[in-house]
Amino acid sequence: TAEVMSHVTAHFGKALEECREESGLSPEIMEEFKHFWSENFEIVHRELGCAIICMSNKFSLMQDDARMHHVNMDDYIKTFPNGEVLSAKMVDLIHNCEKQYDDMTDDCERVVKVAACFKTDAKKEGIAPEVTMIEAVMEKY
Ligand code: BOM
Repeated sequence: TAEVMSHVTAHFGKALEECREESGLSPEIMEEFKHFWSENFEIVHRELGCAIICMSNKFSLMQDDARMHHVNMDDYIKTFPNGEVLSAKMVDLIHNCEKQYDDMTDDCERVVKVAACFKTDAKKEGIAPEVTMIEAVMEKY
């Protein structure tokens, strides 16, 4: 659900500042990770892909090939309130997006494509949070 996704995003987003330097993601491109879900934020910058790889590695959510680690992602989502209602769906959506861009060899470029695909599909499925929902739970993490 969107409520669960707001918790996952609030927690995951905390790793952004640790990843700014190595990813080259400037605050001009993305000020805070919650804007990932903003209607007017376009998921197009290679640096965002690099940042997502770096952030995922903080929580062991990616394999060495910069693809999602299915078991760890499932476990991670399940650590949040009602996470068990979102985990399988989210892993499925992300994997479906990964398959569509599997031929891209630049990891950062590919991950930003996968992330944009995931945002679109999460909206279609009605599990995309509003930025205000993320703000409401950010203080918990
Ligand atoms: O092959 C790349 C696998 C990683 C893709 C991750 C897509 C989602 C990243 C951005 C969305 C964040 C929202 C919540 C936290 C997800 C861990």
